[in-house]
Amino acid sequence: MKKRALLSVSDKSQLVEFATELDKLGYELVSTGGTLKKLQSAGLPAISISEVTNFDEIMDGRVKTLHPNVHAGLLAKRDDESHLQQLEERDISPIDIVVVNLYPFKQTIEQEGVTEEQAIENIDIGGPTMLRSAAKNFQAVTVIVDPADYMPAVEQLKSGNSSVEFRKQLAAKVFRHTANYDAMIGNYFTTITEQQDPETYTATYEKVQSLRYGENPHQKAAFYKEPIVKGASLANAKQLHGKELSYNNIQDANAALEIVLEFSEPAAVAVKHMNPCGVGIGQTISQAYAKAYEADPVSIFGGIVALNREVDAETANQLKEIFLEIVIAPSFSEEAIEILTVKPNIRLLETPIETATSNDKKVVSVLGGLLVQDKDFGTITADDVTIPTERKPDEEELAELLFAWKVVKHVKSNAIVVAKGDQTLGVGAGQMNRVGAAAIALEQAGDKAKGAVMSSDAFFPMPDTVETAAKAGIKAIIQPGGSKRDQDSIDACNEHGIVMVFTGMRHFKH
Ligand code: 93A
Repeated sequence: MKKRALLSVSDKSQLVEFATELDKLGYELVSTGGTLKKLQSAGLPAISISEVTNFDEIMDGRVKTLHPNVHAGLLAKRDDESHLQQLEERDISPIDIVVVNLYPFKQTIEQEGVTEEQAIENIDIGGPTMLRSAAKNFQAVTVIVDPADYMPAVEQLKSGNSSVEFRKQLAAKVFRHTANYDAMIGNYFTTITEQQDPETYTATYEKVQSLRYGENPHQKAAFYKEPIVKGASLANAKQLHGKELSYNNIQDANAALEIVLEFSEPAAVAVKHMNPCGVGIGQTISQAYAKAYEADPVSIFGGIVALNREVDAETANQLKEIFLEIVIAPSFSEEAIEILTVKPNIRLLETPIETATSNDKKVVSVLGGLLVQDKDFGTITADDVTIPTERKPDEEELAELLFAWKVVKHVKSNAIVVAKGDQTLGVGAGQMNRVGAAAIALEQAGDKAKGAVMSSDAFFPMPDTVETAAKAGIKAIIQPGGSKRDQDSIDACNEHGIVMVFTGMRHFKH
């Protein structure tokens, strides 16, 4: 009896080449509608699945391979006399190779204006069912879901049959694939029914690339993305110049991107080790970058800069003055590219500067699990604040405070930012006590702290931070408020003529 290969694929690339090899190796080719046509028109002797099922494809193809003759042929244990006898009694031939790839659900839902009905029609039922039957029975069946495995399979089959090890690997690939496929469908319905919530989190990711190593050279690493990414994202970024991104590059560039997305006016953000070292806004992107640079000309060296406007020649000339790992922006003018690509090592990345809609969950790993939360999209305006101090801020001061508040949200806790006008002057990040973070930010700001403002990601448990700020000449402070001992901090502010603004919102970032 001839060995049997069942082929039913949506992605028909390399199909004819592969089927030709199978034919040469003596396999009988069995196939469904479109796949069959393609094989027959290439002159291959394929037969219709209907000859196996004795049943027509019905309901516009919704039912074509969902038949016991197919699944018995796939699932029969070849070393089980009773299984083989049952096949014989029913005149069912075993199937040895299954080549299936699924209806393009992902490509369908990615299309602009896709309807729910179109999405539903692209949920493959028969394909995953065959894949899973074949994969369960990998002891006997070679199952191929990825055209990249066609030629390796041919190589193996040439020696009579594929090895069981190879078949087991292919089976593992199938179960990962069908699990992802279903998760994607689950995500789609979750999104369109607006149930996206940490409590119903189902994730499916695709590998973007392997990375040379992780945070350190002895750690292996890879970059994964959500199946559909729209808006600002490293997974969406187009690299115009420079060598491959590293693990640390991706994290830092992402941090820079998340901060620059806070601003609608031209803004520039310089990041080192996930924290901003300089943030500036201005009338033009060149002005904004000059401010971000001057905020801390030392730390920016070797840093990552994100900008929310096209990089023009003027800005490119400023950027090229120092060593930067990455510049990420919505676009670069031709002149800017010419100017910057003189430097072989700088990486230039383009990404849309709009908040990614899908990517609104923050996921971190803990030993043995994951924590999932909404991203911190919390924002406030001048209308949301309360002012408990005697002195009230004028409009300009309030704008400065709100600028500093937007930045501190993105600094690792305990976080303090000192800013003046539309520029940061000092950033105190990741300290174990708040007054320590303030001391670092103020030291960085130096004399410029006189008349500057300060933001704090969380409330002051005692008045020591206000006292430290007062000594340095800080004129206004923005913080969530809500400490049992708020009054102590308010009193200290009043004593020094400092404005205190309460946001009522905390921005821990651990
Ligand atoms: O609609 S289905 O879920 N019902 C089935 O019985 C079935 N069998 C195979 N879709 C089914 N398929 C899928 O059809 C395969 O997974 C493959 O993606 C596609 C191939 O169809 P055609 O050969 O007509 O191009």
